[in-house]
Amino acid sequence: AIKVGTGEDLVTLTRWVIAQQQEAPEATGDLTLLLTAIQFGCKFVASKVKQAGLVNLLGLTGTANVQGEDVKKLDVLANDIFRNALIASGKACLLVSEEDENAMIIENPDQRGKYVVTFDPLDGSSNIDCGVSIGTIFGIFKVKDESNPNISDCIRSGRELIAAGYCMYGSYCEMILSVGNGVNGFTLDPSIGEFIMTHPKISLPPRGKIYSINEGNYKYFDEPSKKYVDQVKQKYSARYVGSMVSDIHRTLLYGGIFGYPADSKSKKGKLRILYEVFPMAFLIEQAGGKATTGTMNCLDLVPEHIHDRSGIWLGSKEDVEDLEACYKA
Ligand code: AHM
Ligand code: MG
Repeated sequence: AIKVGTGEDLVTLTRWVIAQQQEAPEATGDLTLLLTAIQFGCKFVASKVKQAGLVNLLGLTGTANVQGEDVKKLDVLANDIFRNALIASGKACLLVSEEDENAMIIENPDQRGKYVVTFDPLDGSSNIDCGVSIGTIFGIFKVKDESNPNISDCIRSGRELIAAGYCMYGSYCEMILSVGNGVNGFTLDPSIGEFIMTHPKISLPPRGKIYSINEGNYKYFDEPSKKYVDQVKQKYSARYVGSMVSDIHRTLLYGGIFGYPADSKSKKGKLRILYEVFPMAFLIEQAGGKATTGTMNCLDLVPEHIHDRSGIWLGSKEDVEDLEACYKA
């Protein structure tokens, strides 16, 4: 069993992942390498996010930097970083990114591994330019046939995920990860460039005191969502960052409920199943919470295409059950 380290014996993310693999007799070390690539991407993006404000204030974005090169927008840069790191790991065979219209199949058998990675390289785009917390979200599946990775490897139920996580670029940088046996949090120590375990075995309280939803959409909500919001606001505080990673990070640590339901304006909701809904639903369930569309469990969805969307409500078990009760009524 892993204990949080003392100052002399810190548990780094890599050390923790290796320990997980040592406990699984069939493990090959491939997932360790894949997660190392994701870790690298997160560290790189964390450092760029820190510099971004300055770059903006100096008026360089969208034009050219001092070397005369084009300055890439942060979300485009993050996408390039993750794509390149994942390919170079040699452990991925299919990549689905929010930034790319098509899934990317790694054709070269020498560069190809057994994992399918879905990711949103920089989520919370409306918060980038004002310096509010943003994040990276990822989900990992295993390919069905290593010699023939194809689109059916990502058009599948969230129940088949083998790992998922996110990294929040906030007042501190934190990676939250589950490989299917609970959820752990690792905080980046910038002085040594390592993620250190700070939140072992995260478990959601059965009920919280916060609801998190864009109430500006209330007029578009269906009756059950309206009824739930009317009821929850009588007793809970409202918090809404507008960055899914931050709103869910708070929900994981403090409990409560987050919702982005399908409504009459966004008929299938706003959040994307493969790289927003599935990873977050997986983490919340692994931490003892629940994730639902209102009428079905989010992880039982199967997307129709790689950028398909769904409504989602997730958080503390009893809070989500109150919402479900509004749908059943
Ligand atoms: P993005 O992928 O364009 O950044 O949109 C996703 C974000 C989520 O992080 C957040 O939960 C949601 O959009 C907020 O949407 P809204 O501004 O409609 O409340
Ligand atoms: Mg997004």
